[in-house]
Amino acid sequence: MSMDARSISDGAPLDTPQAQDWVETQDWVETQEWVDSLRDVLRSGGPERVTRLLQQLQIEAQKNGVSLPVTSQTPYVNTISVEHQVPFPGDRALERRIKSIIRWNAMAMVVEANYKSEGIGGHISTYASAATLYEVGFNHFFRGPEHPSGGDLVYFQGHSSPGIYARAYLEGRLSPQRLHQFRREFADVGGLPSYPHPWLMPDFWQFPTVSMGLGPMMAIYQARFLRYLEQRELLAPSDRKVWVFLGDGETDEPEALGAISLAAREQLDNLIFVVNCNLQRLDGPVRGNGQIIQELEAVFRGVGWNVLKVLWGSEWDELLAKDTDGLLVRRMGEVVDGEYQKYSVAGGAYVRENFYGVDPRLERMVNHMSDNALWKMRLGGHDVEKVYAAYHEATNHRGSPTVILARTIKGYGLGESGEGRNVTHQQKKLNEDELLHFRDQFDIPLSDEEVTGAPLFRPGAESPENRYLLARRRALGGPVPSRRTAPSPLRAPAEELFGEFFEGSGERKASTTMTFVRMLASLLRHPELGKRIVPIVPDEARTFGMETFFREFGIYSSKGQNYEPVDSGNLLYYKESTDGQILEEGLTEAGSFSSFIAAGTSLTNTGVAAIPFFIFYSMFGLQRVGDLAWAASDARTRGFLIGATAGRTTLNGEGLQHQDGHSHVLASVIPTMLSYDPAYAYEIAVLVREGIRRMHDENEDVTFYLTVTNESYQQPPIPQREGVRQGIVKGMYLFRSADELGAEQGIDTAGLPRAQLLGSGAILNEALAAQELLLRDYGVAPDVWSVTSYSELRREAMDVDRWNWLHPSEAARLPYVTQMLGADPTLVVGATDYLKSLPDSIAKWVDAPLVSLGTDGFGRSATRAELRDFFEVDARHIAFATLSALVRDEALSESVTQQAMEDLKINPERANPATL
Ligand SMILES: Cc1ncc(C[n+]2csc(CCOP(=O)(O)OP(=O)(O)O)c2C)c(N)n1
Ligand SMILES: [Mg+2]
Repeated sequence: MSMDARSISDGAPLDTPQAQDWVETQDWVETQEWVDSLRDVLRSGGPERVTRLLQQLQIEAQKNGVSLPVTSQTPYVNTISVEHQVPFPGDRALERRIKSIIRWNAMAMVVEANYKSEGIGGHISTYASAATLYEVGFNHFFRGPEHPSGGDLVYFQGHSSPGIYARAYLEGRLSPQRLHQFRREFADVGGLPSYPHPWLMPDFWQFPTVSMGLGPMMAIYQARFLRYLEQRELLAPSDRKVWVFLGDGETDEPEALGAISLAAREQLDNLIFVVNCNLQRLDGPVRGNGQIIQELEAVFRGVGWNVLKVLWGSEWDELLAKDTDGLLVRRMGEVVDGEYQKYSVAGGAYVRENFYGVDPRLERMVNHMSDNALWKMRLGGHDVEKVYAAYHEATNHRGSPTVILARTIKGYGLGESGEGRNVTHQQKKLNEDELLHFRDQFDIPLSDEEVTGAPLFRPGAESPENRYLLARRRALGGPVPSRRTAPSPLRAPAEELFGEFFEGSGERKASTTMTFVRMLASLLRHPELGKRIVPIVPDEARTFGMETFFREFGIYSSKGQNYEPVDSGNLLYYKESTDGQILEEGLTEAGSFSSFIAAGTSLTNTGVAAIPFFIFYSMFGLQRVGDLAWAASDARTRGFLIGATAGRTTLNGEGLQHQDGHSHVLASVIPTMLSYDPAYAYEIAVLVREGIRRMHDENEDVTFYLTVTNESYQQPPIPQREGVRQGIVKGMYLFRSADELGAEQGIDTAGLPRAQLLGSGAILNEALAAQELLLRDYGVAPDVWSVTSYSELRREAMDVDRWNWLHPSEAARLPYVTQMLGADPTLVVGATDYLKSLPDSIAKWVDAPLVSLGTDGFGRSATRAELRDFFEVDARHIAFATLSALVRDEALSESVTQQAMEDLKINPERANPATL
């Protein structure tokens, strides 16, 4: 019985083979009719008409309940068609030779390092896949520092560093001795660090990128910061670019893609991402069962980036031209990455059978080609012409950032054991056969004997290769990467700028946050420094009382303010403008931190010195973006981090996730970060001036982390005593001695048991209250010290210790903390709003029992008084801990603590808050 439309619609079974054939034929005919009509419309009405028509059809389908898949994907072919491809202007043969030599040297330095020292590590396969992507950049695009544009800023994929060193070697910028000492930084000649670290190679690397994901995010904010400087007329507008090279596996990091919508929104056409899509990460395929390139295309296009896919090399152009009915393109789009990876290792016959073999029409397309020719068809990322065309398009594109998704093979050219294999990322050595293969594939002019030692190879000074590559770099403005830093032209302001803060607030109460914000305003109004201050906030300006800044200094917006702000009638309205000074980043601590890095490295990267102040909720600071903070120090960032609403018991109400009692511990692990927990306005004034002095007058690459709180209290004047300013900076100074308090209160302190109370931040006030309690009610005479920084005290003491053991025959030096507490302290009680490990950290240098009171454990929503009681850091607990230690030391009788326990309502059986 023959099938017809009626019998189908009448409900005849659809699962017979005949029925399915019929459906497919009908589908095909119908599809052809639609395609023909579309072509007609294109001919008669042009592309705009086709677009309108398709949009109309989409609306119609939606109206009728057909939900169309949302897709930002285009077919799996190069975005730039052959017809639109600009011709490659370079000398292909010469550039290939240069690139091959760099490939060889990059490989040779890693192989040598691993033969010399088993397990020293290094990466061959990443650069092997990215060599063309870099070389087209070096020969034609990356502008050096002498270029009139100011030079491009290039973020290199961290573990492609061997290739970047190898190029610098060919350019004569790195000696062979240094390449011989890759990953041997302590070598006499100065070895080479594993990855891009400005801290370790300050005249070479600009951006620390090897912690995956951070580079792309930092680069986006760097590109935006260039715009900020330009719009604020601190930097001449230029068409310099920020290039970012990253791996396809790296895009899984939330930071890598987390800020891409900002880049599109800000229309950062000075930003170019190049994703090296070798389809592999460390362990295996990035998306074995999918297509990472299509996925990334959708993500980037979805937010408005210009996406250029560079998938297929020139060898494919001819085949694609023959693919009039789109069979090949369709097949390209359906093969998953795991399978594509297999094609790169399995050989031409496998490709013929598995890729083309699924359809006889496809098979026929490649009948004329040998298996080898099939296998050798290059991918887009290995073809200079395709890569050049994409870079050309990217650098000329206006209105949005560009991402180039370039398909490559991981370990390209590394032979059978490396290329495209899952283990390639870990490959560190090549055997003799593989070295010979490498030499042959890339025509390296070395004999069989020479090859075995994997020597470095540099063509002579007068060789065409050398002349060409140097000429290209000269034409582009000099070497890349290169990091240059001039001394800062900025100077710390005179102390008078902060004069009021040294005098105290009298009866008026103020929080240190308020105080700091007033200081920042003074800095912003300063005639020389004002314009260079970059206040950065992640949607929390009002919390810190900074809304007064909105109108006076403006919020930076590249678009100005194209709306009437809802509070325009208000004196403090939300004012956005193109020359606004505040970077109000919205809710992104990582993004804000990236802005902090851009501003804090501005002197070296743009020549414009800037002083960033990043003010954030202290709990959502270092713990949230710790790795970025580490990278910031590596990048030699200078600036101020202000952890506001800080202190586990000082920030009341907000509870467990908000109350920070450990950021100072986190800050203490970063070598160039100085962290302070100031109690009073004048301490902050001293620290802000000192920070600017060190960063600019002294050109030190340091950051200052200051916590400020929202507890209001009277701000005292600076004590009129020697060494207070120095003590604030070094970490402690005597705030009020027992004798001073005794004199004030008419109590004779002679002969009373002594103690030293250390207080920090808001808890200093509790220590002062405890001092009064102890003197008045218990006949104990403690001194009270303000400890502004345990970590600075500890660092200095460790340094002194080290000197002492290295100089056994010289008189031992005394650490500052030991000097301060005197030769014979009786008892030290340290109270902090942070972990007990802070006071503990100086115990070694204190020759007396040390009791640490702190806020280990989770915070709670409660009042300040309740919190300080719970964590045992209030005046009562400080006093009781002091008495208790004195009783144990037999300086007081036991009856004193029995009485105190009652008076002060101390419950000795209460559970430890650290575990609650
Ligand atoms: C945050 C972080 N996690 C892990 C690593 C270790 N690591 C280095 S490279 C790599 C795989 C990278 O794959 P991909 O981004 O695709 O780069 P490819 O080498 O393939 O170009 C990993 C896991 C790292 N450097 N940073
Ligand atoms: Mg990869």
